[in-house]
Amino acid sequence: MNYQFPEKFLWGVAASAYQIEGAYREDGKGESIWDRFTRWQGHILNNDNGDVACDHYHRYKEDVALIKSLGIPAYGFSPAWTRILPEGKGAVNQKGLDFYSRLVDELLNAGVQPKINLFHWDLPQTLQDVGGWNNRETADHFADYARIVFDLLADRVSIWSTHNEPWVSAFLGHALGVHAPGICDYSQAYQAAHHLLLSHGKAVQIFRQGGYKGNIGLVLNLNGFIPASNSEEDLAATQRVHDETHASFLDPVFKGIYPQALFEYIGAHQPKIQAGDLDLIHQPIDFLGLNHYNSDIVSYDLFGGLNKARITPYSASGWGRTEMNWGIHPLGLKNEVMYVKENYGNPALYLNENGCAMPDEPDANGFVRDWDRIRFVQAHLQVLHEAIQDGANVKGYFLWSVFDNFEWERGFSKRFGIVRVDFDSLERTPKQSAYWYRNVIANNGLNI
Ligand code: GCO
Repeated sequence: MNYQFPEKFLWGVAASAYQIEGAYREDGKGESIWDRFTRWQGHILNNDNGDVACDHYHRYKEDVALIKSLGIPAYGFSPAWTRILPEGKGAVNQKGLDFYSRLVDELLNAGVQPKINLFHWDLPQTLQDVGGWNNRETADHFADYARIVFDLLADRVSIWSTHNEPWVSAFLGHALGVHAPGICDYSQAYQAAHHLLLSHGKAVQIFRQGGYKGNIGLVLNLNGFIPASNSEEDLAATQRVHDETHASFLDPVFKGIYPQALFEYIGAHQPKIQAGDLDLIHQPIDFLGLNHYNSDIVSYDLFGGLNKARITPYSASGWGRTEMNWGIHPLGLKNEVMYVKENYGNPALYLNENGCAMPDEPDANGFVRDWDRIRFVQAHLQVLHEAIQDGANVKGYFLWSVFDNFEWERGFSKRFGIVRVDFDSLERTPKQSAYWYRNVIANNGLNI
């Protein structure tokens, strides 16, 4: 069967600053919360850190040439706030600006369309020192940073997003504490989420008022959640998890409200909201970026944290788990796309991240025959195609990730790339999946 994608469908790959750039103290870059967090013994598997990562800061020309050689039309990346504003606010670091300007020119000269996400979790440490996302002023500093990047690059970049996965910034960073800044406090998580959304609204406002050309949106991680049973307890626990991850972000952005039932449930953990905040958050956006990796089963568990929920990976029959120990459930992706279509007015969508970490055994030449990754991506593209047939307004697909890179608390142990990186020599070797993806792109679809 032929799965032909719409004309002008945008195919791409994605990465983020801290995960690939390295050069963590070079050319005036300031310290981010990830630079700090990775210094604390025991936070990161094997005590890995992003000091060097893929050394993309020095190898960006080679990397852009590689993306071009794989026939990939678009590349999504995030700038490091601390390269541009080492203290998070105030003095601008010209060398940081120059780097991103050179990177964008290099991409454009290679015929690769840049797509920029402004924040991928690496908050300047100086802002964290005064409360980070719990301090309302951080939203203003983010807006100033956004304006600087728009001024620098909006003449050449036309697809923008403000935040990548604010749920992760807020909850993994402030409730579960497994990500920087490593705080375990649900009140702070909800307050951080509100300020992240507020900063999104402020940045969109600046984009509109500045008359910059192009589109702007927000990227959310929408995983599937399946109740373990039809018992009232399991259904209610699933609803809470779903509301925390979905409605807490989708509702304010698309409807200007927070989910009432969840907010009643969390009671004293509710964030402080000022008059006018929700209007600012609820501004038209040009697209929603949707990241999707996996689905989970949810059951009621008295000891399951604030949501009283236990979460276990779900795999569809015939599928195992990825190296992240995540279940594989391709249909989950279609469910999420259709959920947004049905409940939020069928917005334009980019499938902004999808992919998997797999065991990836290289042969003697360093070549990885990652048929398992190919099978994963192929299945997800099949169901994405179905969603488009069913009327979802999907504009493009970005595979996570172009390179093996620093996978946050799991360090370099999990490989998501379609290009292998040898973290000793830093040599890049495209995997089988890179050539497979090149073919998908060349055909604008799959023939299975
Ligand atoms: C994400 C992240 C990536 C991760 C990827 C795999 O947005 O979740 O953007 O940074 O590396 O999701 O876990």
